[in-house]
Amino acid sequence: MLTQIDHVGIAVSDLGEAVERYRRTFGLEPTHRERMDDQGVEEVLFAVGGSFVQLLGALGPDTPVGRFLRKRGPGVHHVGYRVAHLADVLDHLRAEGVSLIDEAPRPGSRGTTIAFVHPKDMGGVLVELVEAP
Ligand code: MC0
Repeated sequence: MLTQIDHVGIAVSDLGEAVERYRRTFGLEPTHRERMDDQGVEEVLFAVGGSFVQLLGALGPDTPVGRFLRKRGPGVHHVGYRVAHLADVLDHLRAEGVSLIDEAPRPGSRGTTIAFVHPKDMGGVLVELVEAP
């Protein structure tokens, strides 16, 4: 069902500074940058093997990442798992009684299709399911 870790999303308070830190510390170069107004985030991706580290800056205080930063401070925000057939996985989770944030797949970055699963049923971890374009 889950084919690999797609990305680890990390909330940062200063995206430019965080990108420089990853660049200097790990010798990584950003592979993708995208602003997602509907999610209230700007992301920068670094490829690590077949997965990504996703740095997330908030576009404002009243956004998911903005609220997370205010309440918890910078840190791991969610884990993204790649799946082959997102709609089928959502049907399965529904049948298992797992609380979904997204009842249906929606557009993510890089042309992906995504859905979020509520952290309350996932041990306090926000989970994102990602189907490749
Ligand atoms: C909030 N909570 C979290 C959390 N954010 N728990 C674990 N991980 C997180 N990231 C907890 C709070 O501590 C609180 O728990 C409860 O959820 C409600 O928090 P809230 O302050 O009311 O926060 P809201 O209103 O932001 O709602 C939380 C929720 C929301 C997870 C439902 O953030 C959401 O819908 N997230 C999905 C969309 C998203 O995160 N987009 C940004 C990444 P207590 O116990 O105090 O009730 S977009 C992205 O990544 C795209 C670009 C992509 O990859 O393609």
